[in-house]
Amino acid sequence: MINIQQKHLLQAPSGLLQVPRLPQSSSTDGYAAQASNLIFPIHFTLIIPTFNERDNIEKMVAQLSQLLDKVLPNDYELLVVDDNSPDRTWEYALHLTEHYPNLQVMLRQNERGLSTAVIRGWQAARGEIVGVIDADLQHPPEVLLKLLEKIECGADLAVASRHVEGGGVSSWSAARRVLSRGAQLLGLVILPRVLSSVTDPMSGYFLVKRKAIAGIPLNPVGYKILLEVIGRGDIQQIAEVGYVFQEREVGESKVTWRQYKDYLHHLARLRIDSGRLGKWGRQLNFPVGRFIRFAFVGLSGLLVDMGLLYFFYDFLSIGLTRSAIFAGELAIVNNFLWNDRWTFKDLAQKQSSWQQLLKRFLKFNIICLMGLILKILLLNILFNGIHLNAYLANFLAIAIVTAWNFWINLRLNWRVTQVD
Ligand SMILES: Nc1nc2c(ncn2[C@@H]2O[C@H](COP(=O)(O)OP(=O)(O)OP(=O)(O)O)[C@@H](O)[C@H]2O)c(=O)[nH]1
Ligand SMILES: [Mg+2]
Repeated sequence: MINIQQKHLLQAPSGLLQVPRLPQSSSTDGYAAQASNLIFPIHFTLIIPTFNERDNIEKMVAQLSQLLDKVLPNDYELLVVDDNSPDRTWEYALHLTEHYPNLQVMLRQNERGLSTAVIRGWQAARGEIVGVIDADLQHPPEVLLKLLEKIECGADLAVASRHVEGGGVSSWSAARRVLSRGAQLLGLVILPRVLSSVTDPMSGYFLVKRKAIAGIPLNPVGYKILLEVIGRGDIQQIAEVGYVFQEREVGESKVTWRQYKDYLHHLARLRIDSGRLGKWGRQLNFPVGRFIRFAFVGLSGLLVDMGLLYFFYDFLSIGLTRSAIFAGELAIVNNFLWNDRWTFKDLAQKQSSWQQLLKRFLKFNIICLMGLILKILLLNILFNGIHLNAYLANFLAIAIVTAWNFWINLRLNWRVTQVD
């Protein structure tokens, strides 16, 4: 028994969030070859992301299997991707594999979050078409057949929508409706191309052709995986099918304010990556988003420096030089903390001991000091040598030193030297 279940327990992929291509007979694509299970591709893989859905999963799997057994016998797989739920949904789903041979389970222990769960599932999937559906029966399974039909008729992406004919929400509160529409409107302003291409960009129920997303590095934040697929995928044709979003019968919602924050973060990231700056950055292999964060932190440091200078010099009257030293050092502390917690957060998390943190802080101080010397040098060259206006010369010197500081910090300070 255990062996049958073990066969259905898939390893969670790690590393880059990138769906492999299906190998073509003549292909020498190393990335595709890595995914050995892709030697035997199937027609369709549906991801069911779960977190504490033990009470829903059996009904969900039963309904989906019944539908798909008729139209795609043995040519589909259902893949439950569970983030180590406290209610042990994964274990329960694994028991179900004895009755549902097309069911697979992936247990993730080192990562959390809906969007990455879906992508990790697609990375292990064998389907030429891949998709996602909620586990809590809010997405009616029968709509799946219409979505599949749309893909078979040529769509690259088929989205189940609450806002086309036949769609709706069963009994959402007025507040939730307003929030959902408000988020959509805001998205339209920040990312019009993506948000206007479908009526329900927030939908978590859709299918996509593997070839439209394969080989593309994905980088979502939060819940809205569809934004990522439209924003980064090679999607030419989109179809929509109406559906009514059902009320949850059992289990708890995981939606909190954090999802709204993540949504904004995701929009901003897609905006930067898809804009001219992002394209330029990719060509030059320059991390534009990180640099923008670094520049914002620099700006906050300037405000801290000026404010504290006023406090020490005007308020405490401790002399200009001493005031400038204290204010400057505290601004460096401010910048370091923001950069460590925000700009380079992903890299800092990989080197999380106190000693490593202290080392980074000391190096950051040295780099800032070198930056200051470089700034004075540049200012002199631009002002005395090229005779630029003093303020323009100062601005240019700051811009160049910021870029230099960023590059040195990225390459020498937050660089991961030890991989855990
Ligand atoms: N693997 C994984 N699944 C998740 C995570 N968060 C949510 N899910 C699953 O994603 C699906 C959608 O989550 P819900 O909390 O139902 O979100 P929702 O449907 O927008 O909100 P409600 O209407 O309140 O249910 C469900 O199947 C959840 O179990 C997560 O962090 N990891
Ligand atoms: Mg739900």
